[in-house]
Amino acid sequence: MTIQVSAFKWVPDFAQGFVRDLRVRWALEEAGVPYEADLIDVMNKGAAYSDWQPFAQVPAYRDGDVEMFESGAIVIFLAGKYEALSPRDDAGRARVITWVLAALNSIEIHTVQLGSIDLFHKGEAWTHERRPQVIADLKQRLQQLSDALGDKDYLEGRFTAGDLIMATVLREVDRTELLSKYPNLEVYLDRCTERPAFKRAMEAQLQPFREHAPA
Ligand SMILES: N[C@@H](CCC(=O)N[C@@H](CS)C(=O)NCC(=O)O)C(=O)O
Repeated sequence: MTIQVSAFKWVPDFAQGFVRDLRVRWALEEAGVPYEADLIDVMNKGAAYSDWQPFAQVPAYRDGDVEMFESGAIVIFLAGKYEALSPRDDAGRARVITWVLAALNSIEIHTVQLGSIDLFHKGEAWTHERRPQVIADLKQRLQQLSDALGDKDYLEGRFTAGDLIMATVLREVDRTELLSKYPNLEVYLDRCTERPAFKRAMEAQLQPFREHAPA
């Protein structure tokens, strides 16, 4: 069967281009593997969807043999299959998995908190106290990432699924003024998002939003 990836029919402007099905679409585009989007309504996902994604979030993935959810897990799975996303040797694969989890567990853990403060709880009293510490933690991680990247084009020299997930996390930071303090991360993010596969994935996510936009 053709690979299916769950995605939303439409989301509000602030989320457009940032919904996490982008990661899976991008990985499949890099690998040159066809897929179809299973579009669901963000406000009415349907009870059956939880059988596929227990938290009723997107993305979820199925290919006839394999059914899974969690964008990071799906991208790691795809990296195991496609050379476009990971070297074939154990040592190379291990580094890719390491960077995917570092992006999610060491950096996104902070960007999600900032997003929660700036987008979902904007103006609430507690955010004024909490935000400075979230920014300080994120800055520390960005500096460490900047040092690790140095002047390399990609985290492991060549593009891998680790860069793919890292770039999607850095795009969240790019919504703030923070990323401009780390010039090599800015250039790196541009390098990743200028890839034709990223552009195709982005357009594929955005296209249904135009079609299903509320009147
Ligand atoms: N850890 C999950 C997070 C998935 C996630 O946060 N999905 C969001 C869109 S980016 C979602 O479905 N939000 C709607 C909701 O939670 O009801 C993953 O990476 O797949």
